[in-house]
Amino acid sequence: MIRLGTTERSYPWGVLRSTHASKVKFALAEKSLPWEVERIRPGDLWRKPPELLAKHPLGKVPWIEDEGTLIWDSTVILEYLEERYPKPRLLPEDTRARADVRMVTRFVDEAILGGDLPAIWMPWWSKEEDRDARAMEEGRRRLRQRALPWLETRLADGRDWICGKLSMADTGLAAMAMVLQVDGFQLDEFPALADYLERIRRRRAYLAISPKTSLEDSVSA
Ligand SMILES: N[C@@H](CCC(=O)N[C@@H](CS)C(=O)NCC(=O)O)C(=O)O
Repeated sequence: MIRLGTTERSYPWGVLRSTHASKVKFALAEKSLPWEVERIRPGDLWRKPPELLAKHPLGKVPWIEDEGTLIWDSTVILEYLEERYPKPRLLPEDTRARADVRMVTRFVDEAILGGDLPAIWMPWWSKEEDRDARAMEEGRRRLRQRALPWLETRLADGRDWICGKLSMADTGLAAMAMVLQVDGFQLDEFPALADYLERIRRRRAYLAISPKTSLEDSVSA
């Protein structure tokens, strides 16, 4: 069974999970692949103990172990899963369509998961009185300014998924759907995106990363 190294913790306001690992979990669930979780304490992502560095040389999550093979980095993991477990496909066959999925996946990583989202998401792992409300608001402003208009434009033609068919590119946006759910983020200016995020939240795979799913219930497909 695939072992997934991730960080997740239960709080009164929901179960919080690593965004990059949620991207992988969503893909595992879409592919109906069973997994088990190795939980890394949130503080260890900053302390970087040797046992974490042994799994990921940058001391990050996610990583997976599949029959003795260790793979780290969420997008590399998705590419690996696609090659090893191709059905159902999360990468189209057509070369241009594949490039589109890879570009959007890259955009989501750079502009959202590793860009504007952490300023909103990290504070949720602390008590309310310890959160920097101004920094969170600035993260929301930047997200509204750059990534969300771009996504809204792509979705405005009525497509169900960000690259047409459900693909790898939707998995990072499933992680964003999780964060914005906890944050209670207002999407009034982005109606197509709001519908799209609800579509993601209605998928069975979303149960694996939903803030409403307990740690015990989110372990496998
Ligand atoms: N490019 C990496 C980024 C992974 C990443 O930044 N993960 C966060 C948790 S969501 C982390 O481990 N942060 C600790 C750090 O940046 O040192 C990937 O896609 O897996």
